[in-house]
Amino acid sequence: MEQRKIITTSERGLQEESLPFRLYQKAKKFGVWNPTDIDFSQDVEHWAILPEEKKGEILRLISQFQAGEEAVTLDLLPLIMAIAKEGRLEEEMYLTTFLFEEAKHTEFFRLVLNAIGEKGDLSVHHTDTYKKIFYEILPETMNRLMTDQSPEAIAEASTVYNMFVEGVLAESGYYSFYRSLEAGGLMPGLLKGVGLLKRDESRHIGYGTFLLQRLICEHPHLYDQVSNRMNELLPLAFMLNREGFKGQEVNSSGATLEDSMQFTQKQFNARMEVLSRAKGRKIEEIYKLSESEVGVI
Ligand code: MN3
Ligand code: FE
Repeated sequence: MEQRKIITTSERGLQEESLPFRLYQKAKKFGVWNPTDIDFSQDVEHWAILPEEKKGEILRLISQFQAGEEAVTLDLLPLIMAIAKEGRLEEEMYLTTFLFEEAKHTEFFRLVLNAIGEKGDLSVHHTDTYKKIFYEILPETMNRLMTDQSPEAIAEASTVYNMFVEGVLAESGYYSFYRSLEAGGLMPGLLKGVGLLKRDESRHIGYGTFLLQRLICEHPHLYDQVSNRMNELLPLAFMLNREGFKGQEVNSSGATLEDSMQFTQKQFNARMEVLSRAKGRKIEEIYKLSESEVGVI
């Protein structure tokens, strides 16, 4: 029988200086905001008078985020299990906050919808590309970890979940929220929550960046796998943007499709650039990475 090795009573103790442990400390400080503390009274007033077209655009964004947060909440567990099985205690400690935060994000968007009285079936806003990503690719990739915990499978999971869904799609979505609401001071409760969850997401993406750098450092061939997968996924992000504009070049907030495409491309390039730095790095350097080097705000 395999015998457990206890880490925290050994001379090793906890690696308090490692990036995952620092992210855990940060999460205990910044990840504890409570969605039920946010005041949506002005949002309710604004919702009642917003033009229908603009409401449609915001509702599409909310419904995609609502389903996306639900999906990432449900799909994260196999990754946590794979990391725990390898005895990576500091990483698992960080991941306990990750799942808690995704649950709060799911709660947050539902509170917004309840407040503004949008209680119907919103899945009509889930386009074919959206479904392909959130109904198929994400759950399939994450569930693979239940039976396959190879470095390849873990890298694939982190590429799809942290780099693509969080690092490219969610970031593009926050940008759309700010672009349509910020200038007019609209929906302040919604924007407040988006700001808070954007900060949580920066830790999630930061962890994913660490994880992929660690995996690439341990198994250099994984860099090509990750990079190829990202390049395969990028067209889906562009298609989502296009579907969001419904064949038009400019939406009701005056935002252009071109600008959305550029933002998505910029996010993609930023993820790829950080990952490319893993090549040739020593493993100790990866554990010592600063929060800012992995984009944590
Ligand atoms: Mn989230
Ligand atoms: Fe997240």
